[in-house]
Amino acid sequence: MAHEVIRHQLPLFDEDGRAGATDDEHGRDLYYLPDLPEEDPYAAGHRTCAGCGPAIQYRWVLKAAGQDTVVAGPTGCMYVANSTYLCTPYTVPWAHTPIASGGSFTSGMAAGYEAMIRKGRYPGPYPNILVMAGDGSASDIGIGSISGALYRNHDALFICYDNECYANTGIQVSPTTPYAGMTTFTPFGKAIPEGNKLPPKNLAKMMAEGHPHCYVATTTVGYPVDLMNKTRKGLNHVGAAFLHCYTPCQKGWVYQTSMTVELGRRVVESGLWPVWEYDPDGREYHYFHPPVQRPVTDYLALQGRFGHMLPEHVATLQTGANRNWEGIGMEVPRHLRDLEDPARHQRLKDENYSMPLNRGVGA
Ligand SMILES: Cc1ncc(C[n+]2csc(CCOP(=O)(O)OP(=O)(O)O)c2C)c(N)n1
Ligand code: SF4
Ligand SMILES: [Mg+2]
Repeated sequence: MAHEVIRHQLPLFDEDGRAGATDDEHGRDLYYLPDLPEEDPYAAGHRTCAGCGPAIQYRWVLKAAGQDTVVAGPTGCMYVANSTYLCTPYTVPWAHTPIASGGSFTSGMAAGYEAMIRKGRYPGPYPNILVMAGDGSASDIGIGSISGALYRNHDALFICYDNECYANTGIQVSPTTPYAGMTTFTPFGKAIPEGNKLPPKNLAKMMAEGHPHCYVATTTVGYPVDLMNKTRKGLNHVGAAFLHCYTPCQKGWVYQTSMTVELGRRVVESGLWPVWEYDPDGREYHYFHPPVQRPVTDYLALQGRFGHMLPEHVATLQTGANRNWEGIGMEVPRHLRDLEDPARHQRLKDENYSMPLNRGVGA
């Protein structure tokens, strides 16, 4: 007789966090300052760079998932920096997979646990099963295996930590590198002054549109409560779930290490990273409307990878951001619409900003 598979139902965190205690502008801290769980399945002792966005994501995701969790990590910074010989920051089971196999490996874990529980060989409950793959893995080299796992609807959470480059091998361009983002494979110069000519692949929309039975969401390290709740929703969803998380790479993007979380908010407030959730039951998207709408220059100016941009490049990104605002059902304010005109811009390094460059969280 088959045994029943009992699944966890993780409670959600209070969306308002400790908002009442904050003193911020426009209420943007409403989405910050969570009451974090004390447990740390991703503990201190790893070797990522100071301010590493993916490491922050790993920590918050595993806090949300808790101790009854098994994790897979395809090749990338978060494999290499976290698995030095005889040293690991994980207090939960973790396995490395080849960069192309995050989806297939995690499918195997999910199917294996399910079969073992049904046969009475594992007492259960069904653990939280997740994989955290880089953008090079999830949007490029390993996209096939993740798409296959989503299609087959294995009960696991597939996360892309997106630092918008192949970081571990030397900051090369990936399909999610933004337009005009400089990488070692897209240097700017006379022939190609913008550096990267291509717009980023819309990975999360591909996953939602292509696998309509899956829970899919986007988030950033600027919104810890949102990130942890979407982690829990993805794990609670019976079947496959995909989470696409914006995670700045201090080394590759060239910014002050204290600004990682601030970047995670400015990218949303400048319209360059829509935050949403796709509900597979209603087959509808729910879009987050940030309390502030900023010019893209408030975001770009913090990062050395954009320092070469010319007026027409800035205008191109502002135009894309404005279309994103419309796409999520928000009005484009007049001053942002005007900024679609290259004549309104200077070289990025000469631009004026509406927000101080070094405003970090708590600054
Ligand atoms: C099939 C294959 N091709 C190339 C590599 C070399 N490689 C190792 S890590 C890495 C970068 C992965 O980038 P990403 O998935 O974005 O993770 P990040 O390093 O940015 O954290 C690459 C290309 C590999 N390990 N396997
Ligand atoms: S190179 Fe980037 S992603 Fe890799 S450890 Fe450093 S900050 Fe993190
Ligand atoms: Mg990457």
